[in-house]
Amino acid sequence: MSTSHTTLMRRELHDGWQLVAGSGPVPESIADRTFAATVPGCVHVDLLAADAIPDPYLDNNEAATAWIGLTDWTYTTTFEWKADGHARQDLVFDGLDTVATVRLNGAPVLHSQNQHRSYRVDVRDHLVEGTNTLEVAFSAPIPWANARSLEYGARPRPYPLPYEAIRKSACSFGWDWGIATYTSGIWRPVALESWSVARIAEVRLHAAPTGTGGRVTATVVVERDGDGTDLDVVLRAEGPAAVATFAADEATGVVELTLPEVALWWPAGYGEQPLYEVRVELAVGDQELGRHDHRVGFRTVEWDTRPDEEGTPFALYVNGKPVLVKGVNWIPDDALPVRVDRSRYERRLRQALAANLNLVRVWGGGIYEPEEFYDVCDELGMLTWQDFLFACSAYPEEEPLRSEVEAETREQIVRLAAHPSLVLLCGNNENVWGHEDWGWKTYLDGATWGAYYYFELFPALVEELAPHVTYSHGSPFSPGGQHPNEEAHGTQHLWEQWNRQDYTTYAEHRPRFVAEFGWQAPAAWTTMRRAVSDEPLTPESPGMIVHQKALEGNVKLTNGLLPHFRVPADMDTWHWAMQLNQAHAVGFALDHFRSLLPRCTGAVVWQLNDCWPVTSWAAIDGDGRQKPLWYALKQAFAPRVVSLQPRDGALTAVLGNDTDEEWTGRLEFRRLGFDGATLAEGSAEFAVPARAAVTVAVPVDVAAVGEPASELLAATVTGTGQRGLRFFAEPRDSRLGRAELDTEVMPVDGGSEVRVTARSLVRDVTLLVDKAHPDAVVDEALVTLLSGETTTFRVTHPDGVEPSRLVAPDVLRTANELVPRAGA
Ligand code: BMA
Repeated sequence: MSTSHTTLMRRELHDGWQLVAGSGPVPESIADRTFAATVPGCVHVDLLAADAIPDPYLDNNEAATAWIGLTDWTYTTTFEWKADGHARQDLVFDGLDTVATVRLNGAPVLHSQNQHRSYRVDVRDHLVEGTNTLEVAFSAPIPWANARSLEYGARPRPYPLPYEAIRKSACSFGWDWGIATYTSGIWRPVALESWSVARIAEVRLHAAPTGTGGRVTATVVVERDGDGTDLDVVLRAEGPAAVATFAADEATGVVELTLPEVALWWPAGYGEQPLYEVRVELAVGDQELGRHDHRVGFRTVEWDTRPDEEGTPFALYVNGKPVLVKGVNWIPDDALPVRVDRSRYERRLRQALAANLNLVRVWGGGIYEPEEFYDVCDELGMLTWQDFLFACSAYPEEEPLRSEVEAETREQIVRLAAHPSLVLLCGNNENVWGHEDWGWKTYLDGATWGAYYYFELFPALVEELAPHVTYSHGSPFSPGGQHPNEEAHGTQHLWEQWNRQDYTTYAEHRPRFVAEFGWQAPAAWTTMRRAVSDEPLTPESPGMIVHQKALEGNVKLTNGLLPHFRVPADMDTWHWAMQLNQAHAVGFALDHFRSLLPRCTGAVVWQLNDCWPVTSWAAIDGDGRQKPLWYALKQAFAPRVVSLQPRDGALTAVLGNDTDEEWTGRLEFRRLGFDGATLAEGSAEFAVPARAAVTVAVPVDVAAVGEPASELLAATVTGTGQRGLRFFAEPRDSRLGRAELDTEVMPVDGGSEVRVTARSLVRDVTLLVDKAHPDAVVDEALVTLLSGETTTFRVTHPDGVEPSRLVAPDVLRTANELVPRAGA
């Protein structure tokens, strides 16, 4: 072989792409046009860039753009090529969305039908010297999925389109918070890779602490071209190197390296996140053939699921230390996921971090996120729990789906297990539960539903490829043959509250670990207004209904509000009331779950983010704005919390200490009237060990309420201002009067400080600052002030905001104003 170089060469083919519509209900204005195409990208992004379609996220444009999913699309480009001495010439697609035929110079070289995997095909026989033409012809996903679902047979699912029959992001067909886009496109990089002799096909990395040192193990799989030859695999980590020689007939081998000293990687709130550069090099003699770079972190992860006297825990330990999981569910951050770049991932995950969260669960109806996402999680100490991509439906186990599932899962396990942030792989979202409880058995009548994947294939693949990673059969799941959503065992989803019951009934549950629960509210006002141009705007005006996807969503919003507040009199107040109720519902639940430590070791809120502007369970809306819920998460997940909880017919204070230091002090109890008068008081010393919670009894006379409608109980940590409050009646049944507030707005660097002083009891003072400026952000919200108390909000905003706007009646809101009867 006469080569001047031996290293694998990768050349991205991202230029010169053009897009045309094929058969389908294509509008005339688009049918004959050729569009410049972005790769990686998708059809919607190109049509938007050309102004050929309206923004699907606005008003009723979802319906106006639905034809895109019924249409075939073809991408074409040309590139120059000349022989570079390498034998193999691989066309590599990191991701195709979804069903496509790829032709090179007219010859079909690949048929794809899975968005969740990559494809590699040797095209040396099809390349020509000079100009080459590459074409990717996508079949419309909706008719394709419909046809496959007829072949596989119908399966139960909560949404109309058969997303279970195609390996494409389930929520791209619409969800109860999601717009249906059913887009197509070359959604991940595409490249030509040329190489000779051998290449690194797979690297399975595991970094494990060993005393003060660390061991990196790389299981390397090589692909060879032609006759075998001896290969050297070199593993380097921060200097030291280890070498393994693969004999001519070997394709897989292990190379291991020990570092004498490493620092441990910790979750956010538990320590630092040191990362170490690791490189695997493949060489023949002194000629390098290829390399693979990655960053590892040294930590151990265990989930304690050994039965105890109360059932079966689901308790996370990192480096031997118990971790209180303060989690959120993550959905694709944009319904057109190609638009999410590293800086957006970083922004969103930093928002999660700032809300005191330490885990995101990448939910099974979305996508496997790209490396950038998991890289940022590694850097921030944001733990990740990854569902395999199966959600809320029975899935066929027949071919070709069966082989696609295996191919995709193999690839994703290897990729994700290399990240220190990954702590759990999970078989699916709610499928084991659905099979048990949602009438599937009758519907299926013996048809397959995915059990083979969740109970055989996935555990076997995890064992083979990443035995150090814990696998759970589903979410929710109860080990030991219990009902999958049994609360004494394993993980639980709590949805009855949102669907049918008042949120105060969260307190009737004593879960071991809550993997999902949540409450809806509209997006921030500015976000909602950008997306919905209805005049007049009402909760049920046409655009609002398009942007409310949940079954009976608005009915549930209202039913959930009425036990606590009155029907709001206008749209502005409706918006605030629903946002506040969402924050109250989730905050109430989180205080309760946290008070159950160590029985309950984690709560994962549904959901952190949105993929477009919509009324949903999210804490951060589709334009990235923080709803009041975000502030409730931050408060409930604070390192140290005080809440007042009922226990055995009495009231106790529960102090939660999620820090490494013991927390000691004195707790002052005070029952007071809404007028500020102290009715009873007492105090008690407390000591909360590190990473624990303790209960402190409230003195009986302090807890003994006289007038529930006009009294409250406060438990304050002396000298810190940190406190828990408990009211004895719902706001609507209480004598909470008008909010009497004095405000002062002071300009500061980068924004304003807003000082608010209460002259009466005022609950949940919140500044909806996006109404004053779309880019304004406030540091705190939901602040309850006793008469005479002052709080200062820090608002960052660009110059030019009129100070009075920050305290205008539509911006400065309180719970008090939701109590009186309309017109009163
Ligand atoms: C759970 C989730 C999602 C859904 C959410 C809200 O079932 O797994 O499927 O969006 O509830 O209904």
